[in-house]
Amino acid sequence: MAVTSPELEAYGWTTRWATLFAEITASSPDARPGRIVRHDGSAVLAVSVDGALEHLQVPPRVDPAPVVGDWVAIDPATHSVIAALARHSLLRRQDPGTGSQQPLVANVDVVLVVCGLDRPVKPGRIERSVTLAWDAGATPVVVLTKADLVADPEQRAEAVRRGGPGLDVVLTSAATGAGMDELRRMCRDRTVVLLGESGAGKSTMTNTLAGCAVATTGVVRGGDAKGRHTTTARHLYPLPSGGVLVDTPGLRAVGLSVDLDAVAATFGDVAAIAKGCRFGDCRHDREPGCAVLAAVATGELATERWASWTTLRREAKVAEQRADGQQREHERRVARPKRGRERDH
Ligand SMILES: Nc1nc2c(ncn2[C@@H]2O[C@H](COP(=O)(O)OP(=O)(O)OP(=O)(O)O)[C@@H](O)[C@H]2O)c(=O)[nH]1
Ligand SMILES: [Mg+2]
Ligand SMILES: [Zn+2]
Repeated sequence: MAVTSPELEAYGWTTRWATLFAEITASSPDARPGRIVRHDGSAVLAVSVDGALEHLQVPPRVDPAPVVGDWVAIDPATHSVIAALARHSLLRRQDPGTGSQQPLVANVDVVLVVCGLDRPVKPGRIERSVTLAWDAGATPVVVLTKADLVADPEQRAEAVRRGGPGLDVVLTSAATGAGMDELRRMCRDRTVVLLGESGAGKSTMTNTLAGCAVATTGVVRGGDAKGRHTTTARHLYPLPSGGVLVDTPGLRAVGLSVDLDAVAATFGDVAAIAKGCRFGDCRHDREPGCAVLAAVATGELATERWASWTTLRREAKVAEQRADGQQREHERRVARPKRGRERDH
């Protein structure tokens, strides 16, 4: 029989997860479902079927290793993870140290790209974060915080909308409560992740939406409004108004290892112009009949937007080549022991 529990439903449990979980109970009848809310060193913190939080061990054989947002099957006897249920989306970025892909949060529906109006809004950063969201299989929404601190918040929001045609932009203030009902509506029945610089106001927003101080917040430096990296781990919280919110540490750099489709989704305006290029394989640098270059020349397409489109496409191509290389290497490794076994016979 499918598992139901109001405590798990508050964390996003649906029939989809009940069906996937039932496949595991066929071989592990004692297994219980849970959702990962935080990583704690080698253990993970998960909410289980009765709503209680418990620390779980993750045996190395569990592949993929669960991340925040994953639904898992738990062995109650050993307090360990048996397996993660198949994800429907995965937010990941490129690890700045190793260049490899780092999974951040699983089963994400919406990514809120959080920018504080107490500092200059950086279009390049927004474009990168929006591309990460599309790559994850989630919908991006830009949230401008601290509207109470500037004289012209509406104009600032309009400038962001103009800079990224098609972008959803919400103006908020934790101080006045502006925009919070819109965010509550957005979060209902969804898993929503906050992404943004340190000091942008992610944890403050989490506390406002949670209705109490669940996350620690920090002050920003006077002068350049830089944050202090107060939040150090991703943490998933259920909201009283419905849905769950994942607060995250401020990312210093938004490294991309996405595919070209995610870039095209972010730059829908440029992709539409590029359809008018004379050659289907136009590289948009000096080809005759290039509609993109023509749009830049007439001012229809802003030079900055064209430049970031070019940069992100280049990064996506490099990432695709690297992924292809890793896939080939993986296949070689998998193939090798098999040949060894054949020789044993
Ligand atoms: N005036 C005003 N201040 C805000 C608002 N939102 C956040 N702040 C302040 O901004 C500072 C940083 O907020 P945090 O919520 O800690 O920022 P964060 O994004 O979680 O930062 P990290 O955890 O370091 O990534 C705090 O001093 C907050 O009080 C707002 O809407 N208005
Ligand atoms: Mg924080
Ligand atoms: Zn072109």
